[in-house]
Amino acid sequence: MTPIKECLVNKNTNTNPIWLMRQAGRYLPEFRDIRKHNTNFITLCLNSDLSETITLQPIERFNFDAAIIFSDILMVPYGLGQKVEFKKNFGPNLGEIDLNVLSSINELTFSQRLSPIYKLLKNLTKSKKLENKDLIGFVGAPWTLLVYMINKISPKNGLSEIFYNDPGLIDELLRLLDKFIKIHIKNQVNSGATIIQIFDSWAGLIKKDFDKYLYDPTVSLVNYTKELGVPVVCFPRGITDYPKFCEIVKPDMVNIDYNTKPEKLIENIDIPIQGGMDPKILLTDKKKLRYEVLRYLKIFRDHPYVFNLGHGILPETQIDMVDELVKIVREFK
Ligand code: 1CP
Repeated sequence: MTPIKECLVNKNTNTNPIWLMRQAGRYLPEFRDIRKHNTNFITLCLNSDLSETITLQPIERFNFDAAIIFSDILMVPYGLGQKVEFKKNFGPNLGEIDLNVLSSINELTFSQRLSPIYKLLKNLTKSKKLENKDLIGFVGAPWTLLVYMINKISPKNGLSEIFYNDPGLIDELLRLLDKFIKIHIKNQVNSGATIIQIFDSWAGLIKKDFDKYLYDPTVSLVNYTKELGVPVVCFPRGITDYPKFCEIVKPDMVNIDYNTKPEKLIENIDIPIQGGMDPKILLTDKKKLRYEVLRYLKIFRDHPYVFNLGHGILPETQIDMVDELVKIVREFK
């Protein structure tokens, strides 16, 4: 059994596997090198060979316990026919929604558009470099994808004023997202993903109708993934009540964010926990890093715990701090 499955399935507390959200990305010089010559991000995500190289880069450097495929949550809106672009120093920029286009997409067309992602997974299952490691597939949660699809740009400065103006559009998009995210999960599992992580990076923006936007859509995906026989990890970033989330949604593991106090949680959550440490700690010094990493490891000493961060690793992170992080986690007894 892989170290993460030991933790997740067997609830083994003697092992602290490690991988990092956004481990395949901009803090790696070898990624920046490839990116320099591949200015179109979507095209890069649809290049199975380069995506394989990028997925394996952090494994080769740090020997993490899992590879997460190099892709993006916005590949689902792309597969549905919405224009998706990534602008330098700006982030994602999505096109207008044409419900006629989106509603006319069928499973076959969608799966064909995203087929390089499934090829990437199939190729990775043959890689010797992933022996005894997990291969993580992922999706954005319906709420977070709804946010990008309607807001068109990152909501880091808040949702646009007109976000809730068209309830019919919201309902139709949520219906389409449930259907096509499930197809994307199924295709990833059939192509070799051994764990599915659901990123709800903007769950913290939900202020009302939690059933409609957070619980119901996530329960639907979690139950579906469990039926496929693959463990599912949820990352509802920014929510205030993780115990309630776990009780309602029942994922196999929950990834906590860095605003969540870990010592309180273990009393109220009985499923395996992943993550938590503020990625900004990696921008400080080795002493502070050791203190924080050990703090998390000690708190979770008797709780199944996968080391990870409370959000993605920051692009300005230095490699030697990641080396140090891995060393501290591996040496912890
Ligand atoms: O070079 C570049 O400019 C591209 C940067 C980049 C990278 C490396 C983007 C654009 N996406 C990715 C890869 C990516 N995205 C992965 C690869 C696997 C890994 O984790 O190593 C994953 C899992 C994602 C998932 C993702 N994309 C999320 C959920 C996780 C999170 O960080 O919250 C989100 C919100 C996105 C949207 C997105 N894509 C890219 C950016 C810069 C963003 C965030 C934009 C924003 O701030 O709203």
